[in-house]
Amino acid sequence: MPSKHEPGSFGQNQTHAESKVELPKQYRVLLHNDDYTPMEFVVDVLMNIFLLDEISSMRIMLNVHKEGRGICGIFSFEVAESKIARVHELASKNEYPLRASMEEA
Ligand code: TYC
Repeated sequence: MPSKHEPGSFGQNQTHAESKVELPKQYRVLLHNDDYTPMEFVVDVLMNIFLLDEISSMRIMLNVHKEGRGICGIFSFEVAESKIARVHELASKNEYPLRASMEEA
């Protein structure tokens, strides 16, 4: 049995599930539906900012259009934040109200 001081072992009251190795948090980036942003623009955003292929982009866009919101990817906080900023910048440059947000995965 490894002692509780050895690397890779767990302290007295620490179970495997409570391991001290912290995994970096992940965030779901969500796209929100609106009545004004053209479908084609949303597909372009998904392809250019989220690097999805055209078929996946079309599927996600239609899902957001029907359900009100949808997941376009799971990223670290910094990457999620940067993609959301790029969506908002591109949307506002084109005068569309498209919004994205994140939630902890
Ligand atoms: N509802 C928009 C339309 O009918 C399309 C759309 C889809 C807008 C997804 C935003 O996140 C969105 N033109």
